[in-house]
Amino acid sequence: MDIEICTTTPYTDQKPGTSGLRKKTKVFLDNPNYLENFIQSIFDCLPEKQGKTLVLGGDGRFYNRQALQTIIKMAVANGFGTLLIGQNGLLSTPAASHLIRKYKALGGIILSASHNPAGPEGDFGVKYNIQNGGPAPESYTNTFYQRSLTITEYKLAKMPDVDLKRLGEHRFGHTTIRIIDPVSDYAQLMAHLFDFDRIRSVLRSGAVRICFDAMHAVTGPYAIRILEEELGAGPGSVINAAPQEDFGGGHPDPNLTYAKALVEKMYGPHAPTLGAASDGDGDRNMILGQRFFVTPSDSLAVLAANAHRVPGYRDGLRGVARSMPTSRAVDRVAEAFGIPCYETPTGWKFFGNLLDAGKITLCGEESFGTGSDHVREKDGLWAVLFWLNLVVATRQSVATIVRDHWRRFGRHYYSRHDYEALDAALGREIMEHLRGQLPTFPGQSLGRYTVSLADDFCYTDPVDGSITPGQGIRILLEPEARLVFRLSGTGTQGATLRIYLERYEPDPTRHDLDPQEALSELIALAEFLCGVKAKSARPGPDVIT
Ligand code: VG1
Ligand code: CO
Repeated sequence: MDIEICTTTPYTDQKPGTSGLRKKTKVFLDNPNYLENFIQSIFDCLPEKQGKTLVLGGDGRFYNRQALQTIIKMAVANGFGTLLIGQNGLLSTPAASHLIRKYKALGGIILSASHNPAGPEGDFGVKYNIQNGGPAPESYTNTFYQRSLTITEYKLAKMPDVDLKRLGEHRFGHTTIRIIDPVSDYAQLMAHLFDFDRIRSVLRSGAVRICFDAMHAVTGPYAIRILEEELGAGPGSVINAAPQEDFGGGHPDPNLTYAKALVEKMYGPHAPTLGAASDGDGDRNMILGQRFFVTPSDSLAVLAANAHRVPGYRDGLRGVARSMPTSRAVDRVAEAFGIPCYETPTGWKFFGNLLDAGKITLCGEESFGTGSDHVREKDGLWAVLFWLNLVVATRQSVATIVRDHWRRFGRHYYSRHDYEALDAALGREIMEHLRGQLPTFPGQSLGRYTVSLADDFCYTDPVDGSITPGQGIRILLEPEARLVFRLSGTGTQGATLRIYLERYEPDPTRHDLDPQEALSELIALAEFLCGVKAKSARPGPDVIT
C-alpha cells in the first residue's frame, strides 16, 4: 500500500468542546487540511492503534460521505487493522457507541454536529469516542488539541474511494474495511432491553399508537426497522424518515419549536398515545403525550422511578446521575429508593466513569438527553422505547404517568432560556460579573427567596479523582429553587448564554401552572442578577425550552 506523507500547517482553533470539534461547515471546506489536521492529531495521540479496530460513521449531513472517504484513507495509512463503517456512511451516535463496545474497537469517529442545522451554511462536526464507547474525556481531547497546534504532516493511503453503498468487505494493505448494516446490532440490543413481544401485541391491537419524528436525520432507518418492521407500529408511524444531507432544510433539534409536524399531530385531534422525536445524530429525545410535553428532567425521573417495569432494568438501579443544570427531580427518586445520585458537569463524557465503575444505571441531561449503562452515549430511540414499554406495561397515558409521578414526588417546574450568538466578549463579561458577586450571595434575600449556596460548579470525579472547575454558576435558594448560568460549549457563533430556572412545588393543587408563569419570579431574578437583556438590548431569550 502506497502511503503519501502530506505536509500541512497547524490551526489554533481545534479545541474540542462539549461534544467534539464543531464548526461552521465552511471552516472545514475553506481551510486546506482542516479535517486532515484534526484527524491526524487524534491518530498521533493513539500510539496503540496498529492493527486495531476503528468504528466510522455519521449522521448523514452534508460533507459526511466526503469527509469519511478522507478519514478512511488516513486510517488505512495510519495502520488500523479493521474499519467498521455504517452503510451509506450512517451511524447514529448511540449505535456507534454500541459497535465500539461490542466489537472491542479502540474507538470510533462520529461525524455530526448533532442538532445543529447542516449544509454549506450550516455546521459540521467530528467526535472521537474511546474504547468504552463514550466521548473522549478531557485527558484525551486536551492532548488532541495540543497536537493540533504543532502538527506538520498527515498520512494518506493512495487508494480509490470505497463504495459506501454496498454491504461487504474490502482489503487495502493491512486494513480490512467492512461496510456494515448500521441498524442490526443496535436493534438486537434494544430487543434485549425491552419487552418487544408485549409491545408488538399491544401496537398490533391498535390500543397504543406511536408517532416518531426522525426529522430527516439519522434515526429514520433505525426507527423504521425497529418501530414499524419489528414492533408492528402501523406504516407512517415514523415521519420524516429519510435522512437528508440538509435534514430537509430543517433544524434537527427535537423540541416544541422545531419538531413541528410531530407537535401538530400530538396537539391535534386523533393524536397517538406517544409522540417522540430525535436529533441529527440520534442521541437526543423528546417525549410527548396527547397534548402533553414531558420535560427531559421529568423524563429521567419518571424512567428512574419506573425502571423495574422494563426487562432490562428489572433488578433495579445501582444509582443515577444528572448534569448539574438538569432539574433535581431525579434526586428525589434516588432518595426515595435509597440509591446514590451524582451531579456532573454538562456533557456525556462525565457519565462514562460512573457507568464504567458500575456506580450508576441511568443518567440524563436537561437538554433532551437520557441514557443508561447499555452504551456510553445518550440514546434517543432507547428513551422512546423505554417510554413505549412503560405505556404498554401500565396501560396509562403519558400524562397520567407524569401526573402520578408529581403527586408522589412533587413537581419541579423547570425551564431553560437561551440567549444565542451574543457577542463573545459580552458572554464572558456576564459570567465574570456573576462570578465576582458570588461571595456576596449566601444569606442574601432576593424577593421571597434566600440564597443558601452560590458557587462556580467544580466537579471532582468520584472514580479517578480528576477535578473539572468552572462548570457554571449555580445559585441555590430557599424555599427550594435554583438558578444556573453557563456558556454553551457547542455553539459555533459568538457566545450562547444558558439560564436554567427551577422551582420545587410539593403542593398537588399547584401542579397545573404554566411553567413560565410558575417561574416568573425566578426569571425576573435571573435578569436582575445577570442583566443579559439590558446588556444585549434583546427583548428576551431566543429559545425557551
Ligand atoms: C449542549 C447541551 C449539553 C449536551 C451537548 C451535546 O451543550 O446543553 O447538555 O451534552 O449539547 O449534545 P452546550 O455546551 O451547548 O450547553 V449533542 O446532542 O450535541 O451530542
Ligand atoms: Co446529538
